[in-house]
Amino acid sequence: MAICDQYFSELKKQEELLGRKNEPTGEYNGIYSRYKYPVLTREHVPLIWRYDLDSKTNPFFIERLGVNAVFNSGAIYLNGKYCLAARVEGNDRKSFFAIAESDNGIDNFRFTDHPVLIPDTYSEETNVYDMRLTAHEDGWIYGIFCSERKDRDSDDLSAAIACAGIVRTKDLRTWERLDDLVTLNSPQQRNVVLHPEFVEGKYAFYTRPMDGFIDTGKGSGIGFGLCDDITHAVIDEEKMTSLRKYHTITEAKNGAGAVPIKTERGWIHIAHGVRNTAAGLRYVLYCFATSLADPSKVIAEPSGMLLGPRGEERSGDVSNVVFCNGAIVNEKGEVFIYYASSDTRLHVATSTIERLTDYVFATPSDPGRSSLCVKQRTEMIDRNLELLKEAGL
Ligand code: M1P
Repeated sequence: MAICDQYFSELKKQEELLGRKNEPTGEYNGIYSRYKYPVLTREHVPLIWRYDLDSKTNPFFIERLGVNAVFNSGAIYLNGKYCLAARVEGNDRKSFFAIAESDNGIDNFRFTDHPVLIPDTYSEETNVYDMRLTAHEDGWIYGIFCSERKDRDSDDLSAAIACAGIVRTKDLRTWERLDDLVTLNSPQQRNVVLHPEFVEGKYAFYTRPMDGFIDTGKGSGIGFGLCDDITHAVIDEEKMTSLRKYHTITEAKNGAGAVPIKTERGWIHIAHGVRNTAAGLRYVLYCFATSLADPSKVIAEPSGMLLGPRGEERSGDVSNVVFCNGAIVNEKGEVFIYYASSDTRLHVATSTIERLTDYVFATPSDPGRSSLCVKQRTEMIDRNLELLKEAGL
């Protein structure tokens, strides 16, 4: 048995990519730094996951099981490593999860030996994606993801049903599957996030009630619900937290993203907001904070977007999209926001707890109308002019 020669030259190219140092772009906004290179792309996927190496069965070294994209990733800081649970989409359009690890969170991410094997307990499940990793105070790491299946009650071939699947692990290697989340008042769910602490002694979820697979319909924003038993999770009542609003970045829909980050002033959420344009839906990231005493209650929501697609991020399989389902805070209070662009590749932006807290709590909220927005801006300009005058500038 011989290994195809081409394997070694492709491996060399891949090693150069995996070993490449990342660096900030230099673009400034005081909130976060963007980085020059994506942290994960389809090119990062191990060759042995894509190619049959045997020169007898694969004489042309053809990519037999190609990968189309690597994007929306859950994230967790575990044993000093920055770990991502990436959405890997095969050429066959089916997604699966794979763990990639790095020592510094900004480059040299490498996939661990095999894709994640989720127990196959729902035979109707066609696709899985967008895992959020929550280190819960009960000691488990939970992965909440979207589980998609065909809508058998519809004649439309693309009609699907989305719900939240739940797995748990201690080591990101072996996974136990629990029952899918049931939300008694919402027919479909996507973008469900498990809160890391018990609330009123119960497991708490951020939800996104939807009437259909794409349209949220009556769903007015990000919901919040409690359940007693995580192994058979049922939410009978969903309160609303961050709401969709007319003529804002969340007008068409929104959804929880990273697991909320605990700060002295409240839980910081990095979510996504979607609006409609002549060119289709545009997805951006935004922040809001909820109360430590009541994590369903929004106590701050800075105006507009935190991060939108820029430059090359704007184009891909689903263009004009940035999406985040994972962020990491390390022991130094540095924050690593993992966001994907255009459903194609994964990037990182770095900040700190201090900066993000200041951004969330001291940035004014959206006053809702152009005339009030320009007034808000003019007041800041006038204060600045006064300051510059005082400084003799
Ligand atoms: O294509 C953009 C995103 O669309 C979905 O998000 P939402 O449910 O808010 O519309 C998700 O399927 C996500 O994976 C995808 O990035």
